[in-house]
Amino acid sequence: MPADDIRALFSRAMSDMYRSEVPQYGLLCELVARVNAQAMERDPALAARLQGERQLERLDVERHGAIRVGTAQELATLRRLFAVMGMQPVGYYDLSPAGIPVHSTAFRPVDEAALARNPFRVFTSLLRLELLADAGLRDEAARILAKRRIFTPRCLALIEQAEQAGGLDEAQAREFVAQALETFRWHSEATVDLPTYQRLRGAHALVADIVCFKGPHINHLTPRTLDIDAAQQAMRQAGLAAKEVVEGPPRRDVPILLRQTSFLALEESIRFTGGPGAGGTHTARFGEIEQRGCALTRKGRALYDTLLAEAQARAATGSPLAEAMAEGFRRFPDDAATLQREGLAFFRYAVDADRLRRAPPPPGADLAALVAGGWLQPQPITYEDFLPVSAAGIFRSNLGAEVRERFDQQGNQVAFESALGTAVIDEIALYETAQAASLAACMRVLHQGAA
Ligand code: OOG
Ligand code: NI
Repeated sequence: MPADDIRALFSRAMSDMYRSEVPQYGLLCELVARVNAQAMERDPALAARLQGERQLERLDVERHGAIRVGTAQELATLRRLFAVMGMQPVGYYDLSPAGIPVHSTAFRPVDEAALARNPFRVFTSLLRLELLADAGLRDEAARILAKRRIFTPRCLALIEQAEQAGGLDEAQAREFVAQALETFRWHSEATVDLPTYQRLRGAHALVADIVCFKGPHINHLTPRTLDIDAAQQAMRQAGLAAKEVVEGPPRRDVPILLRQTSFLALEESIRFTGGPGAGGTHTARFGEIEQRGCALTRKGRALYDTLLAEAQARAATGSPLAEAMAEGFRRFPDDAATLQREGLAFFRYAVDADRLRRAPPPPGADLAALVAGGWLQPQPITYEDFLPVSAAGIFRSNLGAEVRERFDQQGNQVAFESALGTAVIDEIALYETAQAASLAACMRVLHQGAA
């Protein structure tokens, strides 16, 4: 079975599991489908553009999820598990500046056809125990984690089988999906007693979530909306306690990168070890929606990061963040032509065959002339990744506002990659390659046309 098909099966199985575990997720998916249908009805050009970019057929099944693991070994095995489904680690996200003791990557398909088939992604975080101040607690957490096994033996055997044979047949693939699901399932029994949970929780809410359970429960699954402001409103009307601010860039005519919002975690009953009466609660799971815009070049991303940092600095001195963002982002051009001309966003180029038939471009015409003259049509490339500052906001909404500490260590991509067992793929390089490949293909067509 092609890896892309295994991923589609898995994404579907995760979605079914989460729907039955967290009813609000089902509600959220219905509401997003309704908002998307309305957005396309209102704006037929949007629907046509999405169709052209091969975004439309994937929209209904498009999901991302998130998990958190505790050890290097768990992360390394996850890499192998996701590889069976054609998902590679893309990007490095350092969450420590926001007081969250993890670093992360996103496992996702990378090539265009695979993304069009099913873009399922999993934002995957690794606990950084070294950031915790209390050495005793660090050791205790490490001891607890060392004892657990988050993959079923059969799952491990099927991963090995896939690695050796270069894939799985259909029966094996179905069994693999069922076995892999076990790793991400929710467990209402903790692996520790209540005092241990409380001690770890005292160090950091995230530490308790990662350390005290049998496995890395999927903590949300996110559908993609075409209008996040409308979806946010619909969430509130449906009684879902959406967080105050939408993370990411403010609303624009040409969406860029990623906007996200979530509703707070459910409070779930937990049975701790240590006999009857050892009951308690834990918040882990939540809901989220996202709206995706176009990918930014290194130059565009630098401008985004600068404007975001400036707005945050202003918000820290008392002005509302939403206002500071709206104000600051006036400096970010908001039409596709300028984004293209100034090299702020990535585009996939297509030759306009009618234009070419009427007249070939002048010899030696550069990209700007080819676009201005109508021979090349730029289509924005969708951003398929995540944003560290936004992710921190999503983490916080789930963990409770109490998390505000700073760590004195920086990100450590080298340590992350050594745990993972491979380098992460540079996400911007993927967009550069996609843009360059589309341009090269256009140039071949234009030269044939001219010859
Ligand atoms: C992950 C939070 C980040 C996103 O979409 O940016 C995230 C987590 O809470 O484990 O999911
Ligand atoms: Ni998310």
